[in-house]
Amino acid sequence: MIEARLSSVQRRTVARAGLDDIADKVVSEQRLSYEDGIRLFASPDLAAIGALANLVRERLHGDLTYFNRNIHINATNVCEASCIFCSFARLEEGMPAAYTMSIDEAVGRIAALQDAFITEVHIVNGLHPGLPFSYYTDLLRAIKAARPDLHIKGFTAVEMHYYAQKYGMTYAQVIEALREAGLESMPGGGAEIFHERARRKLCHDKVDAEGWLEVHRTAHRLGMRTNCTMLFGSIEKNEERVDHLVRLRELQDESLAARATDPSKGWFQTFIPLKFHNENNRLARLSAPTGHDALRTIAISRLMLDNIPHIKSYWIMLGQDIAQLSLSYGASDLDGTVREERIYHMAGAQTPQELTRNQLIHLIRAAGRIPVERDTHYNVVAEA
Ligand code: V47
Repeated sequence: MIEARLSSVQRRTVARAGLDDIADKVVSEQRLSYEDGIRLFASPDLAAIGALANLVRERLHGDLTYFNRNIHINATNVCEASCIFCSFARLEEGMPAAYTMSIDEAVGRIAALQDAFITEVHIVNGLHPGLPFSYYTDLLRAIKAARPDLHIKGFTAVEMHYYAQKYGMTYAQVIEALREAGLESMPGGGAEIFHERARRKLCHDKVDAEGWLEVHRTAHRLGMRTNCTMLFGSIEKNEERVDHLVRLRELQDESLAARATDPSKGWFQTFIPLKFHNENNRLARLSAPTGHDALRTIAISRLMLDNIPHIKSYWIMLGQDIAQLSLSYGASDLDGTVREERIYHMAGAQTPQELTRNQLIHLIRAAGRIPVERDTHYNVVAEA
């Protein structure tokens, strides 16, 4: 969109950081290797890495910066899995702070927003051992009946895998049944870190990397667009972050190749690096990831994921300041207004529960970018 060039000052910064050869690849649109990713994570030179990521961001999107108006529904936090980074889940019904919404209650939260303009509901739930599959299809149908205009993005690959096992269905059957009830796209949660060593420590009893990728592969094959994530800043090593990014890139290559022959296929729309929050969970002993780490992870993600259109800075967990700065380090999306977020707030996030449309627009404009309100599929709702 914008000619990809580094200024002479940026060239010198990159050279001083010893990243000249990587810069050459970025400028000439060559794919970065796993080893390049390792070198980028080994470099403390955020200015150099940021300049390269910004070049890619502007080549793809110019100054355009996307957001939407959405609400999160976490219908239950009862969850059989024992992920050690999670502050949201409760193992069983009846434990302190455990909850499961009735369908009426969940729909009531959306119906209460009749006047507030939103375009998307984001649904993520715990792995509840006692609910029938019909709870989820009824929930989707009831939301669609109350607000047919809303796009429903919901159910992580972890949930889909759990339902497949629990209710004796294939991934495709789970996805089709949820879609039939109103599901339109999938969020990127549950990917955490794919590498076996880190995954065993973080979340040994939920879907493994292959399963997570297979659910998204199936969704793409069935024509559904999905997102992808990486939980960074807990116990993973830099090599494991790069491995994670490369595995996502490989699946996206497959999905885009299928799409080249059949445009009805799905793909990853956006990658969301999720910054670890260390309160009220079993990793509270760890230091919180720094702003420097957040910005370089966003920037390196932009550089490595050359086939995923957007890098989303989820302001809820990054904080507004880092999310805004990230718009110069590779990010092209700020997620949305996000009402009623629970997963991060139970883990200590200090951000508000909601930003208004005007507040998001202010953050974007003050960073010298152009705000664009989008729907879930990145159609323009309004140029702000
Ligand atoms: O998978 C849980 C993460 C994810 C913590 O697709 C934590 O548009 C940090 O996937 N510290 C769920 N992270 C949220 C998610 C998401 C969010 C926004 C947009 C989209 C999208 C997806 O939250 C989980 C896990 O990786 N998480 N606990 C924690 N203490």
